[in-house]
Amino acid sequence: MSYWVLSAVELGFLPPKSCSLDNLEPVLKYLDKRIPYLDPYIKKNLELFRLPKKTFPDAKFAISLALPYYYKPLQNEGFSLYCQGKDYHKVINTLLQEYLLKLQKHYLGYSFQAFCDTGPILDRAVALASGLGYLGKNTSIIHPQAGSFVFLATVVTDLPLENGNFIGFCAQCNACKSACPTEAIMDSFLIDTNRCLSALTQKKGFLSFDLCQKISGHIFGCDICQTVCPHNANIPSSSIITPFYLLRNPDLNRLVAMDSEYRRLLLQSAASWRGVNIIRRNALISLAFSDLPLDADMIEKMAKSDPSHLIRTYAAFCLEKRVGKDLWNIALKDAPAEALAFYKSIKNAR
Ligand code: B12
Ligand code: SF4
Ligand code: SF4
Repeated sequence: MSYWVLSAVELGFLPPKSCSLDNLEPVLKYLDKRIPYLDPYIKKNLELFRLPKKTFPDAKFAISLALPYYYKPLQNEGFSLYCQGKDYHKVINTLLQEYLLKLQKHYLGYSFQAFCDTGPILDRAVALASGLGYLGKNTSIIHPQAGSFVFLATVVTDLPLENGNFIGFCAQCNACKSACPTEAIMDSFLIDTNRCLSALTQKKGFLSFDLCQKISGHIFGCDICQTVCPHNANIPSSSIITPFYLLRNPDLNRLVAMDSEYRRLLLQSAASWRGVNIIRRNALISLAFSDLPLDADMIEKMAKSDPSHLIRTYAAFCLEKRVGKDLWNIALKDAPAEALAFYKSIKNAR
């Protein structure tokens, strides 16, 4: 086994694969067909992502790494599995730093740069071009043994490596397409990110009544299209990101209140990068549409006096929907136009 494979496996990654940057360009051509559905951050930096050889002029190869995070039994109503434990960016970046040190020591004179999620390179494109996994209809990379519950990372280097190849598509059973609650999975291995619940739960600001109905039950992220995928049946459990019990079984009233224990756990997870008020908003929406026990006194106080307009608005919504109490006049005092638009969207929905 080559040293770059062995040292990755020793750190807990699945055996990595590699490809030349030339191999990556045909895969990246698919970006052009996806422009209307791209995440705004990707769209803004399209040129950077599309031309890896321009971004990395001295590099020749990319290594694709996968870290399995499936945890049995799977419980992912509320928080999706990836954000129930420690933030994967922190976990992977620590491992990547160790990996880079090993590579630099072993392959003297070569350079290595590592990325996970936030670099100028698409981790899924590298995984596909190097043959690390299949392409799923839900756009996930599916590792033949570990399924799609794997985080991906990429190392770019001038070290000559093997040139892997695309290994093909998933079983194409369409279970993900049928299960997706917002019909976000389209044909030709493409998702409409504007509809995807994972994106909607992470969206800042005021969500319309219609969107609230859709995200209800999801606090952060969505795993539905992975949960139903046959490639994920019987995959091994991993302890890389051991979930926190409280995030596996979230108590929505405590989340809305954001008590110190929840705040402490969330600040360690990948769910708080948009700020804790997004999580409180989503918990209020889920409470509004559920018949779970409700701490109405606490929600009333929030609707009247929470410092955030966002929280006051969704607390008033929750209270009216669950117990019929109308606090809109107080909650919407000096509120921004978006809060009033949300209020109108509720009234129009009646
Ligand atoms: C923006 C983003 C999102 C957005 C948009 C995702 C999307 N599907 O477009 C939102 C917020 C919706 C999202 C959600 C999720 N994400 Co996300 N996300 C990203 C991010 C930062 C960029 C991805 C992106 O926009 N790429 C642009 C699209 C067009 O390209 P791509 O899907 O990467 O596809 C390339 C290849 O698939 C290929 N290709 C595309 N179509 C075709 C067709 C054919 C025929 C062929 C041959 C090739 C091909 O070319 C593309 C490039 O051109 C990546 C990290 C990164 N930097 O890469 C993580 C990443 C993709 N996300 C990840 C995860 C875990 C998730 C969630 C599961 C989290 C959750 N539980 O909620 C969901 C899954 C939703 C879904 N069904 O995809 C993982 C995926 C792991 C995996 N096994 O695939 C990544 C890689 C993060 C990581 N470092 O691990 N995500
Ligand atoms: S993550 Fe959820 S909403 Fe997004 S495509 Fe998959 S099932 Fe649909
Ligand atoms: S559920 Fe079926 S169609 Fe969807 S990714 Fe898995 S195998 Fe492919």
